[in-house]
Amino acid sequence: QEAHAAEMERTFIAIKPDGVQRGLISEIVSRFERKGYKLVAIKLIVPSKEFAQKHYHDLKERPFFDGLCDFLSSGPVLAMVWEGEGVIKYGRKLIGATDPQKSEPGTIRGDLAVVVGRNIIHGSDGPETAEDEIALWFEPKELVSYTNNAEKWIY
Ligand code: RTP
Repeated sequence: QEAHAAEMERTFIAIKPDGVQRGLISEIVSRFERKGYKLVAIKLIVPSKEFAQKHYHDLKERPFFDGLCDFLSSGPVLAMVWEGEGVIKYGRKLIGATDPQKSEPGTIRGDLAVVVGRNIIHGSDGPETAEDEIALWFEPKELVSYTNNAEKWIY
């Protein structure tokens, strides 16, 4: 296979405060890992409310915006960048529908969450958002480029 490392797709994934508090970090990380995606950045941070407002700026007209930003800044968030072919779209598939009442069993939200306001995880919804969100949450030097020996068995 050709060297795709340079242009491999990346997405921003965050385990929200409810997922962290419920002890779901390893469960969620393992689903991305076992699929064959590569972890290229990870950190645990408590975002400020202003930071949460930046992250969710697209939703600022929505009635739930304020509560959502309070929630995201209410405790530690596990921020990650995952890399792999089709990871943006397929990551959303692993996560499941926004409303856990509508997410399929087998998805993260379908298996592990019950209501939309506590849906435990965030994933970028497209290439531009992925780029913006990675830039918002991480400095370039925090993104780690490395060869994973399993890759030749995945691609
Ligand atoms: P996310 O950005 O967190 O991955 O979620 P999403 O794309 O699946 O959904 P989006 O429409 O962007 O909404 C962002 C987050 O806002 C909360 N939400 N609450 N009716 C409500 O109370 C409501 N609707 C959405 C959820 O936490 C959702 O993930």
